[in-house]
Amino acid sequence: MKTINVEAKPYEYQFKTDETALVIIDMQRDFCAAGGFGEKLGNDISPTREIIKPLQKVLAAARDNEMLVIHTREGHRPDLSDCPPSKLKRSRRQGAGIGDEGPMGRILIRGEYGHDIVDELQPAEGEPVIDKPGKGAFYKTDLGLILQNKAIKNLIVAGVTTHVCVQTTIREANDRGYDCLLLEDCSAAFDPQDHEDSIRMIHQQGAIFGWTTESQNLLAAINEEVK
Ligand code: TIU
Repeated sequence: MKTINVEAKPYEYQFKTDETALVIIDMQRDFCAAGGFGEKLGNDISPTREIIKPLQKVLAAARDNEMLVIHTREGHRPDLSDCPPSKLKRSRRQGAGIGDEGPMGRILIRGEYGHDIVDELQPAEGEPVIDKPGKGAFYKTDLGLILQNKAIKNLIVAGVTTHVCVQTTIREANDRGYDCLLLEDCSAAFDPQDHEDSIRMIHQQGAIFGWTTESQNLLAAINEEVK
């Protein structure tokens, strides 16, 4: 176990490696590959692809330091019985209906190629994968139970999209008593303004929802401790 101090906004973030989980939100092909949900909604997916490389480095460091790594995926059952009709209706209105056929299979449906995590960030054996029907990773999932059983107190959060599933999860976690650190360059929104706004919303008012930092600060702090 190591205690790590990371330069962050609005002030230093401290965590113990055995009490901290790296939570990677929805790095699915549907959000990060051509033809997926994100692109069908009319978005430029390059921001969600750019974070893959820095996220790979953080993932490697977390694994090297025996931290809990958790992956999430947004999606639904093939019969859509767990998809709120309101969500389905709005996705269809946007021209990217959940369950519609796309180049990577049915959009946001569990078991389809597009629903799975990109090759570069595939979960390692034993790393929990949380399938979630909502934007927040706690809603109707066993994430809270897993974190409780492993005595986790801190969450380092990354993934897509910053203003939707990442921020919703950080807000849920904050209300449940977790100290969250958002990795700015390992999260992305399709519109950079949404990304920047989310970062400010999280760390404002003395870390109202949590802390934010660049991954190089986290990696430097881990390496400093290892020396
Ligand atoms: N994972 C996630 O953020 N789901 C979304 O629907 N994001 C959008 O930006 N639409």
